[in-house]
Amino acid sequence: MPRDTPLREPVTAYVALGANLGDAARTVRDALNALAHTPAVRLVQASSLYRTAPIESSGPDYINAVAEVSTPLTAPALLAALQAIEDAAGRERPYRNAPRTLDLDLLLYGSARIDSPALTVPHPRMMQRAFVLVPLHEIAPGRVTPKALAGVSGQAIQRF
Ligand code: A4P
Ligand code: MG
Repeated sequence: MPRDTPLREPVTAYVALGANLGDAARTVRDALNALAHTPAVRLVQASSLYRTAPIESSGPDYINAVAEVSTPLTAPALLAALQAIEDAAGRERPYRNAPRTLDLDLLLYGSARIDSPALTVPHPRMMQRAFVLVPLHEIAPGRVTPKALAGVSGQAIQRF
């Protein structure tokens, strides 16, 4: 690497994992493993797995989790790495919110605010979803306010 190429400082990011087709728990565990083996991505910690009722979606219950990663990748590069893991799990996209083998969403990327169709961070729907807020609160309690958690307390979620 040329000596004048600046090294990027690692950023702490949070990734939501969800699956509701096939062996969803296995898929989520495999995805955590794939994240841990992604070049330039360090898996810092992962939440428990949770079983959750589908929200604005159909099919069987979901298995959800949230992972904390540390990475020097830019946010678009991290999203591309997440999409490569989805594709490797056989993800198809017949329509929005379709049941899915694996969905990886970028929730937070440091304190960045990004607003483009290809990437919106913080994830625009995360505050309405227990399947995101409960596992995120488990590993990063400072990132979820009690008020936000109370706002989703009516949604069915249990530790898997
Ligand atoms: N995109 C923009 N911002 C982001 C981001 N922060 N992270 C773009 C990831 N992707 C982002 O995503 C569609 C496009 O969003 C991508 O091309 C990307 O460039 P997708 O994963 O292909 O499609 P999707 O899954 O149908 O949309 P999305 O936005 O992931 O859906 P949601 O809103 O996250 O909802 N119920 C339960 N219980 N558990 C779940 O996990 N998941 C959904 C998906 C609905 N209901 C659920 C669950
Ligand atoms: Mg997605």
